[in-house]
Amino acid sequence: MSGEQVENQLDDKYNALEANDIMLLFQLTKKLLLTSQSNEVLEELIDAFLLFYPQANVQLLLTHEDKKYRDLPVAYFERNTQFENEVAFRTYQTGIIQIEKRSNNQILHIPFKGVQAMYGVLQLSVTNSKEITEKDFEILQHLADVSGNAFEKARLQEQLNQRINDLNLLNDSSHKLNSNLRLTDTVEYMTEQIQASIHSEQVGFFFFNRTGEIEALQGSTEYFFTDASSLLVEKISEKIKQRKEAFMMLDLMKENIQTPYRSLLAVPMIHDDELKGATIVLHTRANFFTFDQFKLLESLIYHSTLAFINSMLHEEMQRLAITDQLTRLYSRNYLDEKINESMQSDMKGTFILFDIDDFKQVNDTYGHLTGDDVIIQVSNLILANKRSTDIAARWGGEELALYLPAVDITQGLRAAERLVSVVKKSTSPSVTLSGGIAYWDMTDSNDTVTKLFNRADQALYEAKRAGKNQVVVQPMYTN
Ligand code: GH3
Ligand code: MG
Ligand code: MG
Repeated sequence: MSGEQVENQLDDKYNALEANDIMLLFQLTKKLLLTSQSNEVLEELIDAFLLFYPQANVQLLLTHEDKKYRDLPVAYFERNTQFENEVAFRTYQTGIIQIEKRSNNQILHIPFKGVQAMYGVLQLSVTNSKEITEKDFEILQHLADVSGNAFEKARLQEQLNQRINDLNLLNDSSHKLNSNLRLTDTVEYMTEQIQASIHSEQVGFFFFNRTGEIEALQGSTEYFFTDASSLLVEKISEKIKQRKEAFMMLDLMKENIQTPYRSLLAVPMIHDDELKGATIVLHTRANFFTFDQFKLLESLIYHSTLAFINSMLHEEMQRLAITDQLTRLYSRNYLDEKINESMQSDMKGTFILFDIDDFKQVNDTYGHLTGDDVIIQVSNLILANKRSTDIAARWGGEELALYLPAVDITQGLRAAERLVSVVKKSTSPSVTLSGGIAYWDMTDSNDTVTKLFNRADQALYEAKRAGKNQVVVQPMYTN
């Protein structure tokens, strides 16, 4: 093509434009196409329009909302009814520039589109006195076309980057979860990942216990351990059970659910067609989560469910190994271990060994089942009256033990006496307890768990001999 031909073609296309305009359009085009962020494209586009029409008012009416455009003169189709924006809608549907005459201004509606889709409508408000010429149409059309394409390119790039980030996240978490973490670590890790990737304020991981109730797992964020969350969690749990698939709620206020949070995502954990658990994610702003974030969360949970189930099973097995089946108290092994630990890290401790008095008679009179039930009653009384740091264990048969870490003999004795009196009052059929108490402190560095047990055993023997229904303290230096 010769130089002259090119000139003629340009003449044809831009016959109404002057050389100056063409130069300017050329520069703006270059700039727009080099811009890689979609919000910057919009910024450039608005500047470009204002360069040609400094008196005008520019607004963009977009189809998809994005936080990136918060600081720009951007509105969204969804927010405006079709009625209010009739001309804009016609522009959107036809793809042709429309002029809307109003009483004191006129609005030019210019389609904003790329190759793949229409993204919205550009609205340019100018005074009625401004005459819209052929030249104006050409400038507007050109700017809209170029920026539409630049916008599309930037959007695609942004979406691609987001996908890459999401896939990296899925990949990283799969690796991490396959490395056999403890359940709490798994929950903590996933909570962090979710907070970082979808910017949620609260993340809760739950499992459905044997009776079908929902329970929060350690490692979830704090809100889920407060009473304030229980009603919300209860309602969502019901919904999860009904639907058995992920869902999002845009505004909890409209659902009449009492909570400071308004946006919610919920994803069930399903394994072997059975609902095992769920994840609930919250944010205080309504309409906060995007559909893409919802889908990302769904994939994350889908890929991590098996790891969760394995961790939960593992934990359950460990719990069974350290728990006595009848009483739900700890097993003796576990108690041994904990007292050993306490003797390493605390300054002192008290150990109480209880034995139910005349238990053979209970069995003989009421039968073994009632006997079992009495052991359970006494265990529950010990659990209800102990501190959270104390460790209650089934020593064997109708013998139960309580270890009080970092507690001295004076306090320990008081605790033992209180239990003896509570058990007598609160069991049915009523039984009494005898207790042997032993303690240790830093003054004897040769003391051991076995010696401590022996002292308690001796004291228990003394308590029986002295007439039962009482506690006896064994002094430290007796073995
Ligand atoms: P003492 O006051 O001297 O402790 O008298 P006791 O009758 O309690 O005698 P002892 O401690 O020697 O016997 C405990 C009895 O408790 C023996 C056993 O049959 C019964 N027992 C042990 N474990 C269980 C249990 O799990 N369930 C029931 N029902 N009985 C048990
Ligand atoms: Mg006994
Ligand atoms: Mg007994």
